[in-house]
Amino acid sequence: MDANPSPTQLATQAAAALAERTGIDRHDIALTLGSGWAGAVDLIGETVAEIPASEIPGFSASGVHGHTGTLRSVRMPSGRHALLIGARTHLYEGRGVRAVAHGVRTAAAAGVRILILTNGAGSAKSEWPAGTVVLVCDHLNLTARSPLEGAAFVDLADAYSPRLRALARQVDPSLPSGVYAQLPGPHYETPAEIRMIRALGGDLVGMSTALETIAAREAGLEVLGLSLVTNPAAGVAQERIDHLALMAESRNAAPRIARLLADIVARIDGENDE
Ligand code: 8IG
Repeated sequence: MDANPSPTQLATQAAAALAERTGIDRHDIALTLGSGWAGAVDLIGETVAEIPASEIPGFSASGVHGHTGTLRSVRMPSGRHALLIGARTHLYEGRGVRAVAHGVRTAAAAGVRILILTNGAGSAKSEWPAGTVVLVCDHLNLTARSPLEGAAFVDLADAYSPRLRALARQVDPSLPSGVYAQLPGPHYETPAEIRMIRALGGDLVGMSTALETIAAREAGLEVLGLSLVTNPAAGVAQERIDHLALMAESRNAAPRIARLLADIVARIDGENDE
């Protein structure tokens, strides 16, 4: 095995290990479940294998409370398989952009064509209180980083698939859509930064999804982004942002958004029969 593999080689090794450990040669849909979204797993299908991510090449155990740190293979009612990436690496963990993109690249190497990225986010819009689910329609990458290396001039117009957004809206026509601004974190924003982001056209703020989407588009995946608003962004409401309050908010929303996400996955997977 190459001691210094490229990101693609490492993802290929990870996908081979995943196939061996799960017994599933090919996955069709992958999901990364962010804050509040984990409850969807058992509604999507039957778990056929759950592997600690630290046992798959290129992954390390997640350091963030509320993130599970496993890779799960779930058999959907169609018989096709979803890969649940419960091992998101954030840029603020300091492991670099390769680690951030590794889960996405592993999914692509495992055969996945459709990637559903979920997250918890702050809302820059007072009309979207905590508990609101928003379809991501575009992003502002405010990290000043790219997960891509070399001359990878990837087109990011319609990075968040209009087709998948339309399918999600068939499940819930009331879903609003918004622009996700990714910041490096781990601190939250200042009120002045939120005013800046709003002026730039951002509606949601978070620390994960834009870089993952860029890596996914390079790999040719179709992306659906779903944000759960867990807090008004800084300066949008009276209360201060508090990590424990955010976790409580996402727990409250959990059953409702789990059902929503599972229904969206079923709708998307159902397209493969038609
Ligand atoms: I949950 O208000 C969650 N993640 N940057 N700002 C940023 N990330 C977040 C926030 C927030 N809430």
